[in-house]
Amino acid sequence: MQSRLLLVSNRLPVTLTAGEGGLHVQQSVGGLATALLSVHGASESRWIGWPGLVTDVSGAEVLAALAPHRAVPVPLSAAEVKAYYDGYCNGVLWPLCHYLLDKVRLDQRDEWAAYRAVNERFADAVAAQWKPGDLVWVHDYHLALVPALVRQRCPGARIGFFLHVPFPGPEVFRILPRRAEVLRGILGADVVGFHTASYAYSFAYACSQVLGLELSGDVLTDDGRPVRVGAFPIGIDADAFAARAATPEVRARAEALRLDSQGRKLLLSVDRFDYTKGHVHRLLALERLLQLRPELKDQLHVIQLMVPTREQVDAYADYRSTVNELAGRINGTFGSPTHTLVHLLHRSVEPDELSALYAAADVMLVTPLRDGMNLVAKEYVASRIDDAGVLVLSEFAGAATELHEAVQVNPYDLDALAGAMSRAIDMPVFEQRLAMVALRKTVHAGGVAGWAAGFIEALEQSPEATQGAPSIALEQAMAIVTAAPRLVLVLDYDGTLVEFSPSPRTATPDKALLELLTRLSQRPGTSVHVVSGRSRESLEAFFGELELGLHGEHGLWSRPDRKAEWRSRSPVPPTWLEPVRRILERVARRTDGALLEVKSGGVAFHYRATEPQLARRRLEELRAALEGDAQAGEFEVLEGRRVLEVRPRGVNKGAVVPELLASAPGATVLALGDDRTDEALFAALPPGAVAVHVGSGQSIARYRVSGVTAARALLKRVADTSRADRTPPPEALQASPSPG
Ligand code: GDG
Repeated sequence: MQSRLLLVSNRLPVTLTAGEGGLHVQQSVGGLATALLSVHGASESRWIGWPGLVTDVSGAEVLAALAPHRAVPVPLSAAEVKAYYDGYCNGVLWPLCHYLLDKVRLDQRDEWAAYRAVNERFADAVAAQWKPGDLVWVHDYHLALVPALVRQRCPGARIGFFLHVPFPGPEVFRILPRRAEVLRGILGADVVGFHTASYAYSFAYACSQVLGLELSGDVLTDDGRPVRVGAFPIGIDADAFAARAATPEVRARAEALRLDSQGRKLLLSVDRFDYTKGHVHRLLALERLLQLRPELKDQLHVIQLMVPTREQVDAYADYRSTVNELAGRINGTFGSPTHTLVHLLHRSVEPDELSALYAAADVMLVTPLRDGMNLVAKEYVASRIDDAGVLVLSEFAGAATELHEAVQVNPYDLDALAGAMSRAIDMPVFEQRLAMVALRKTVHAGGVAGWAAGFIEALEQSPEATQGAPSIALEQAMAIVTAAPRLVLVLDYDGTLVEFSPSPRTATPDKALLELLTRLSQRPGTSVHVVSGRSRESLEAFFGELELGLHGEHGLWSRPDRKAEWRSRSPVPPTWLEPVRRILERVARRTDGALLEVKSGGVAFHYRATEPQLARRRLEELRAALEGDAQAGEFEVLEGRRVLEVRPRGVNKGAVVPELLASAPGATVLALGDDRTDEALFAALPPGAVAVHVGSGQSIARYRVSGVTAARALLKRVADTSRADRTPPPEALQASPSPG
């Protein structure tokens, strides 16, 4: 079976409505539908989504209406649409992603439950369609949980997620009560795409702040599984817009619109009627411009095309009356019986009419308060085959990162917005041309087909999901480990037995881990040692009651078994500790999210929750300060996973190995670690020991598992092999050659 693309979005490319004479099929409006239609049209794909409110119509009828569009319905009841779509998607996530915090309704328990349930239903629908080799591409904030839910159902699937709206700065995103679930949902994907590098960065930073994940290059690692995070700026089919603008019908219509304007400048805006699009600020700025330059009142003709959207959401009804009142006020003050200055069109128009409007507009006002990308800006540019016209563009639209030659403006600054309008109105033709030629080049260079192809290529290149499956070589090694009469387990803690969490203080062992370690420690012929960078106090607090060997501060301290006293391998506290602590403390105080862990023989500067660029600057500062320290010969500086450690020179995790071996002569050793500090442990192991690196990255360990879950699974297998399993049957003993 050939691989197919399964597109998944809230809305299908067509919306069905039940009316007189049966089902009506209408093309869906909006940026996402426009963009994905070109992908869907050109490939052997299926599109899974909500078909519209058609609960009274028979399933067979709906399927028949959708079949020609290769669309698969996920039917939703009216109550579900209200709670999931109006309530959670558009009452919480939409305003949050657009930084409109006063519109966010956070206390939405039932709405969240509905959001989860609907996301489950979408995942079921995907799982029912999915065949090995198919690519799954999930779209937008409505379906943030779907990637992880699909991964549960189809573990081998390649899954992509694209967010069409901005991903807000992490300080804003953290407000969301369900932030961790939403991030975890998205992280089920192999590739997560955004319109701009800055949204991608915000997402990665939120994952590090909320979940303690690490970003290396453009890859986040979640329990050993790589998730690629990147910018894939969406484009439009610019050739199609240019071709449409060149048709005689559109030319004639554009000419008619110009005549209607009677020599006045036409200022146009085209948006879904959504409060993020900035209609109110635009009208207030226009009013200000007319106050400053009253002569313009007879020279302008303003059209705001406002496509109705989400009318059931309360915030939209209020918005409509505000916009209507404002337009009325401007027309009342500056219009005349023969000239209506501002025309509000609350409807959508046919593509030819839209193209003619673009072609006729002297000034295009695209001034959203926030916008993921904004396709209208690009469509206007592509339609200006005469190289004329001026685009006024909000700095807060994703498109602003590409359309540098537009008149860019902060739409919240009404004076600046009025000034930008004024500049656009007065812009000489040669200047318009200079800008428009450059803009057209940009828009033609980044098309929608290239956008989709780039994303799909990244998805195809993502490593196959093999999470949890150990290699054949490791399987063989584990057979030896589980059959060994005497076994020593040497285990790192953070990143090996537990996931990294934003603060080291919160990474306490869970019940399942304690049970696993207890079972291992009770396994006949087995001794278990935890070797960690943590202080002996915290190891004692976590595991003091278990029959484990504990080794803290990278082996500075050891308690070889439960009854033994702690003893140190070098004098504590070292003389350099206090001056070094002071240096680190000074820097930590100026570094948001940084945390100092002062131990008896060393000190660790944790920066898991620090903004990555700030962390980089502070590390440079620290390296320089510590290099200059007179006692530098007595300590060493080690950089681990989001931690900088200063510890006595020569003390490392490898130091514990000789004693462990001496206490269990001839034992087989299984060692697990994830960090750079574990490399010293691996290096000290005897030949024949099984060293397993947990996660990605370089290691001298011969074997590797993907992450904490896989590491625990490996240990569980050890715990599950009882003595009976390990005693070879007598025939086997006779048949096997005697060891040399
Ligand atoms: C989301 C993100 C991101 C509008 N009026 C008519 C009409 N339209 C078409 C436009 C354009 C689309 O709708 C609107 O796209 P935008 O990108 O401007 O905005 P959203 O709908 O909010 O889209 C946005 C986009 O997803 C893609 O990722 O850019 O940031 O919010 O294509 O032409 N089309 C017709 N008649 C109309 O009256 N035929």
